[in-house]
Amino acid sequence: MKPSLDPFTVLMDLQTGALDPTVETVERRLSDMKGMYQVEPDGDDQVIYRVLLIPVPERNSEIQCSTTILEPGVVGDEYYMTKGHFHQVRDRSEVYIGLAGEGLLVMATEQGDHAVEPIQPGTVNYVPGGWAHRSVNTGTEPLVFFAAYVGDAGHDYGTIETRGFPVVVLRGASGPRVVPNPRYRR
Ligand code: M6P
Ligand code: ZN
Repeated sequence: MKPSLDPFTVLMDLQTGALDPTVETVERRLSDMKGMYQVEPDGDDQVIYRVLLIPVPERNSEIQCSTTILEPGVVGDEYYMTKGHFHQVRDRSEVYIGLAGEGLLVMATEQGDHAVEPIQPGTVNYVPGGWAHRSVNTGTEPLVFFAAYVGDAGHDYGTIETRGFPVVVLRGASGPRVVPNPRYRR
């Protein structure tokens, strides 16, 4: 087989998640999160996270890589979080490596099972095929992690937009609380 890509190297700042070169950045604001929090955000339409991408062709033979920088904060009592998604090709898996800050990785199957795992510097989270995933910043500093996933996985946001995750992560008096999502649709 004759390869169709040349090797390359990107420099990643292990504290901030910055990539050099920065090829492509996705910014998500509170206004991109309509209907996802228990209460609708008010006030400034801030950027709550950025995804820096190392794009490669979206095919099964390649590995998509990115860093995510998720700011600290809350909407009501709910910590800032990513939209969360299933992979369009459902059985495609993903690996996260925690770089800075602290948070939780909330995962769910279409059958309604859920799992919650920590993200902190040095954690390697394995997200098997079939599990939707959302990260939540439960700390006071940006939550930064590296993600790698199968090239043709794709993002299905619609299922989560409609159904939500089975649990939500709320700020409690003695730390984060993972509680059933009253708006979850089975
Ligand atoms: C990780 C990966 C990306 C994802 C990003 C933000 O970097 O899972 O594929 O885009 O987190 O999450 P979301 O796309 O759900 O907003
Ligand atoms: Zn994914």
